[in-house]
Amino acid sequence: MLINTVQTAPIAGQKAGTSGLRRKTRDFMAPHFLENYVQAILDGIGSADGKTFVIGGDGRYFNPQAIQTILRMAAANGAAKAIVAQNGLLSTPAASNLIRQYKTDGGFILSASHNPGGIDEDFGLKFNMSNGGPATEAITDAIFTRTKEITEYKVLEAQDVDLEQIGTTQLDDMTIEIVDPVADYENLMAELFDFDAIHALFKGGFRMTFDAMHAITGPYAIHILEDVLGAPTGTVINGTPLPDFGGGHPDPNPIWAHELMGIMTGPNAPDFGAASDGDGDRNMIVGRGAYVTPSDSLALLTAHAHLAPGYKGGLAGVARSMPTSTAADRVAKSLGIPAFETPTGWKFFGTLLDAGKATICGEESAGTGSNHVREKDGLWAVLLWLNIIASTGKSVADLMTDHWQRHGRNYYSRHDYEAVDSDIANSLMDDLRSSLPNLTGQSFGDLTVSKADEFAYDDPVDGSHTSGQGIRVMFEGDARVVFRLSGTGTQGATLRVYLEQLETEADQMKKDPQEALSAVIAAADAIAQIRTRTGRDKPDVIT
Ligand code: VG1
Ligand code: CO
Repeated sequence: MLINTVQTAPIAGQKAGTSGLRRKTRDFMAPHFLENYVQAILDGIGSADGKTFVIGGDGRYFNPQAIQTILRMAAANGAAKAIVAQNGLLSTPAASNLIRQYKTDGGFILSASHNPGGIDEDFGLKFNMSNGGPATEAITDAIFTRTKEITEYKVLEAQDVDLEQIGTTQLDDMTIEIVDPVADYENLMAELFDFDAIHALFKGGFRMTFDAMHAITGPYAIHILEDVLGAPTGTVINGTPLPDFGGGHPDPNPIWAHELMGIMTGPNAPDFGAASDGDGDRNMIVGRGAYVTPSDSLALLTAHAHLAPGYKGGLAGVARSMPTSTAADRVAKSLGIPAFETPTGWKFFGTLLDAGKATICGEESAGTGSNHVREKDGLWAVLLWLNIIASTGKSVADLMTDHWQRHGRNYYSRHDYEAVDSDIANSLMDDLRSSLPNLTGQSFGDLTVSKADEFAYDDPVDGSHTSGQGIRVMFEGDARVVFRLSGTGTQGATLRVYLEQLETEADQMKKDPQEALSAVIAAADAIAQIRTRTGRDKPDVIT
C-alpha cells in the first residue's frame, strides 16, 4: 500500500464550538485544511490503530469528497474498519445509533447542521465518541492542541470508494461496510414507540405535514411515516436531500420553516406539523394554528413520555440546557424526578445519560432526545408526539392548554442578533460581566433583579468544570434573561438573548409571547444596551 506522509503547517486556532468545527466550505476545501483537522482528531483521540469508525454526513456540498478523504486517512492511520452509510448520507442521531449498535470506537459526522450549505456557505466536522455522543471537552481540547502543533498527516494513495452498493469492500487493509442508514434507525424507533397506535391514528384520517427542508431526514421520514406508519404519500414535503438544501436554512423554527408555518395556519391545515434541521437532530412541532416552543415541547414530552412503550417505566430524570425555560423543571417536580441544568450543547448531557441520571434531555433550540442514543433526535421527538396524540386522542392545542393550566405557562422567546462585529459583541459581554456585582436589587421598569451571574457547571458525574456559559439575570416574579454568544456561527458573532416569564394565572395563558415578554425585553435592552451598541433596532431572528 502507498501511504503518503504529507508535510504541513499547523492550522492553529481551529477550536470546535458548540457542536464540532464549523467553517466556510471553501476553508474546509483549502489545501491540507480538512486533512490537518482529521489528523488532529485521530491524534487527539490517541490513535486510529485497529479502531472502527462510523462515517457519514448530512449530504451538504463537499460531503462526498470529504468522506473519501477521511476514509483514505483512516486507512493510512491503521484503522481496522469503517462503517459508512450508503452514499455517505447519515443523520446525526442515526450516526449515534450506529456507533453504539456496532460498538465502534466513534464516528465522524460531516455536518454544519442548520447552517446553510453550498460552496459559499458552511461545512462542518464533528467527532463522536464510543458512547455515540459528541466528544467531551477534554477530547476537543486535545484535538485543538494538535491543530496547533501538527506538522504532517498520513493519507493513502487510492481511488475513490464506491459507496452506492450496500455490502463490504476493502480499502487496502481497512474493511469498509456500507450500510442502509434508515433500517437500524427504524428498528430502534419501533422498539420505543407504539407503531400500531400511530398507524391506527393515520388510518383514522389524522393528517400531518413533515417538512424535511431538503436536508437529511427526508429519506428517514418518508420511510417511517409514509411506508411504515401509513401516512398518506405527500405527508413529507421537501424530502429530497440537496447539497445546498434548496438554498434555505435548514433550521426548524417559524422563521426558516415558513412554508410549513403557512400550511399550518392556512385553510385546510393538517392536524400536526413538524420539521427537522440539516443533520436531523432537531425538530419543530406545530399543531393546527398552534406553534409549540421547544421548551414547552420538552416539558410536555417529559409529562407524557410514559405513554410510549419505551418509557412506560417512567423517567429517571430530565435535563435541559441553561437557557431552556424552566417549564420542564416544573414537570419534574410534579413527577418527583430530578431536573438537571447544563451548559448549551448536547455533549453536556452525555454523562447524565450514561450514568442513568437523566432519561430525556432538551434544549430551547429545538433539540430533544433521550437515552436511546447520545444525540438529540428530531424524528424521535416527532414520533413521541404522535404516540402521545394517539394515546390521549387530544390535539396539540388542547394538550398545550391542559399543560399550562396544570403547570403554568413559561412564556419564552429567543432574540438573535446575527453577524455582529466580534469586537462589539465581546465588549458587550465583557461589560455585562463587570456589571454583574451591581445588578442585584436594581429595577428596570417593573422588574427588579433578584440575582445575576455567569453560568458555570460542575458535571455531577465526572466532576469536570465548565465556565463562561452565558450571563443570567433573574428577576423577582420568575422572569429571566440570558445573554450568550453562539458557538456555531461562521461569520462575526451571534448574540443570543433568551427571555422568559412565568405565568400562573389561568386566564392569562393565551397572550402573544412577545407581548407577554415586553417588560423582560425592555429590561434586557436596558441592561446590555443592545440597540445602542450593535446599531440594530431589532433582532434578526425571533423564535
Ligand atoms: C446552537 C444551539 C444549541 C445547539 C447547537 C448545535 O448552538 O443554541 O442549543 O446545541 O446549536 O445544534 P449556539 O452555540 O449557536 O447557540 V445543531 O442542530 O447545529 O448540531
Ligand atoms: Co443539527
